Amino acid sequence: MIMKRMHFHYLFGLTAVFFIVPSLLKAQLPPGWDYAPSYSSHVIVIPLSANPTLNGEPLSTGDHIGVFYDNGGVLKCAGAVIWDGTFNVSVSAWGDDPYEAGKQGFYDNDLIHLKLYHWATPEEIEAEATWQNDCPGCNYWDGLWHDFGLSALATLQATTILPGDSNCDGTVNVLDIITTVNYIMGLDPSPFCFASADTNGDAVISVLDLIITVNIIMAG
Ligand SMILES: [Ca+2]
Ligand SMILES: [Ca+2]
Repeated sequence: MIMKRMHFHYLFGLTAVFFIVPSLLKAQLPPGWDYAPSYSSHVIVIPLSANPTLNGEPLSTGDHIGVFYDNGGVLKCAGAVIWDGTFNVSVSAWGDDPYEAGKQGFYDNDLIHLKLYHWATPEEIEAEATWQNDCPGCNYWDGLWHDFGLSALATLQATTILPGDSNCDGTVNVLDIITTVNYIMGLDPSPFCFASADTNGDAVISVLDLIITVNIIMAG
């Protein structure tokens, strides 16, 4: 009887560790950031010195940093960590499971995309990373995913994209039309916020982006 009870406690303990704890962690993930650990991973250290910023301000404690892989033009989450603000953190970027059909994680040499999730607003923003090339124990600093990889970020900066704000001043008006026209004509305007100017998101600045920008201005 005693043995039976111990057995029950042991099982319950395991159940708690393996099911309750992961489900609590999962509940805290930003929407759409679900991911599954696999047999392969690349560990990315995000030291305090990387000082992740959102629009120039330090990332808030409790915000998320996620790693994303490209799956047919759609970015999918393959690992995330909560930014603490007082300790270095690290995130495992999980690789694809070769025994499952489809792509569930990174392939070798995939570009590692990073995103921030700011809970206060809330919003999800793509971030620009630079990598340390001299961190102890690191074996990669090319920004690409490698099985058994260990890398560390040097910087991580994200800027909110305001569609149409090609001159990066926080509002969308006729000045943005002029800036985008100048860019198309090769006049190299500065500042120029490419991601904001590319209103149709096709990675090319064209007259199509101008039309959408005009529509944004007219919609007020
Ligand atoms: Ca503007
Ligand atoms: Ca475009």
